[in-house]
Amino acid sequence: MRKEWIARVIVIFLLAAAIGIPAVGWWKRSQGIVIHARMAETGGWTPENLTVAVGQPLHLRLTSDDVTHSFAIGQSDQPAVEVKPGEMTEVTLTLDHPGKYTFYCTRWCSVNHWRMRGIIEVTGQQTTPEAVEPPLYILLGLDIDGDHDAEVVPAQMPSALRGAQFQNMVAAVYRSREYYQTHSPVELWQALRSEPASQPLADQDVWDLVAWIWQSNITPQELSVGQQLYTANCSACHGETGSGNGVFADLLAQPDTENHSVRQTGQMTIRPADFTDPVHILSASPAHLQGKLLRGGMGTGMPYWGPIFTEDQTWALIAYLWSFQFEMEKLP
Ligand code: HEC
Ligand SMILES: [Cu+2]
Repeated sequence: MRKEWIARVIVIFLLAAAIGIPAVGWWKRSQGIVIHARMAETGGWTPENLTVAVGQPLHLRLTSDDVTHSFAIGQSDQPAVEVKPGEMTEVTLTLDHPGKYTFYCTRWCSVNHWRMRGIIEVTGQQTTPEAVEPPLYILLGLDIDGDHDAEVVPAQMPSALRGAQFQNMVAAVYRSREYYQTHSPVELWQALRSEPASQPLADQDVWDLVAWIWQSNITPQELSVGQQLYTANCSACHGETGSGNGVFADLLAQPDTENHSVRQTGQMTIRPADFTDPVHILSASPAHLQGKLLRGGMGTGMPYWGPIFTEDQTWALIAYLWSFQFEMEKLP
C-alpha cells in the first residue's frame, strides 16, 4: 500500500518536472533579457555582451537606473527607443545576418555618453560570404594622423553658385566621384590653378569653382541626412556651427593631467576639430575625414563611429561637413 503511494508521488513529481522545467525556460525566454542602462561613468549597459542565433527573435526588456537613455543598433534601420528609469521598454529584434552588431545610446546623457556601447553577437552560417572592402583611407594608405595645414586658403567663403559660371573650364577628370573622394579642396585648387584653361580666372574664382565641383558630388539628400546625423551625434563636441565649441567641448578639453591613471583611454586631450577653419579642413580629402570618423582620434577623445554608421551615412556626414567651408545649396 505504502509503496504504491510513494510510486504515485514519484510519477506526479516526474510529470511536473517534465512539463515544468521546459515551461520555465520558455517563460524566461518569452520574458526576455533585462538590460540595465546607466551613464558610461557608472557602468553603461548591463549586460553589454549578448549572443543570439541568426534569425532567432531576441526579446529585450530595457530599463534605466539613472536618467533617460535611448537604445539603438548601429548600421541598422531599427528605430531608436527610449529607455526610462522605472519603466520597461520592450524590443524584439530579429537579426538576419551573422556578425557583431554594436548597440549604443543616442542621448547625450553625460560627457562620456558615446561610450555607452555594447555588442550583440549573431551566430550562424554566413550564407553569402560578404566581401568586406576596407575603408578608402586604408586602401589609399593615408596617414590620417599627419599634420595637414593648407598652404593656400580662399579670401572669402567659396560659393558653388558663383563657381557654376566657370564650369565649362573644368576637365572631366576633376569632376569624378573618385577625384572628389581622394583629393582635398586645396589639391583641386592647385590643379585647376595650373591648368591653362583657368588662367584668366582670379584666385577666388578658382575657389568658387572648387566649391561648385564639391557641391556637384553631393546630393541635397546627403546634406539633409548628414545634417540630422551631425546634430544628433557630433554637435555636442564640434558645435552646431561646426566651430568646435559644442556644449561638451570645454568639459572634455580639460583632462585630469595630474593623474594619468584616472584618465580613460580615449579621453579628450585636445579640442574638437573646428570645421569652419579653412587652414585645417580644406587640406583634408573626404577619404581622410572619413578615416578619422571611422577610426576615431586615438587618445584624443574623437569617438570611433565605424560600427555605428553605414557607409552611406559616413559619406552623408562628410558631405555635411563641407557645408561649413563652402556656400552650397541652402538646406530647407
Ligand atoms: C566626444 C567628443 C566628440 C564627438 C562626439 C565627435 N568628435 Fe570629432 N573630434 C573630436 C576631437 C577631440 C577631435 C580632434 C582630435 C583628432 O583629430 O583626432 C575630433 C576630430 C574630428 C575629425 C578630424 C578632423 C581633422 O582634422 O582631420 C573629424 C572628421 C571629426 N572629428 C568628425 C566627427 C563627426 C562627423 C562626429 C559625429 C558623428 C564627431 N566628430 C563627433 C571630438 C568629438
Ligand atoms: Cu545614455
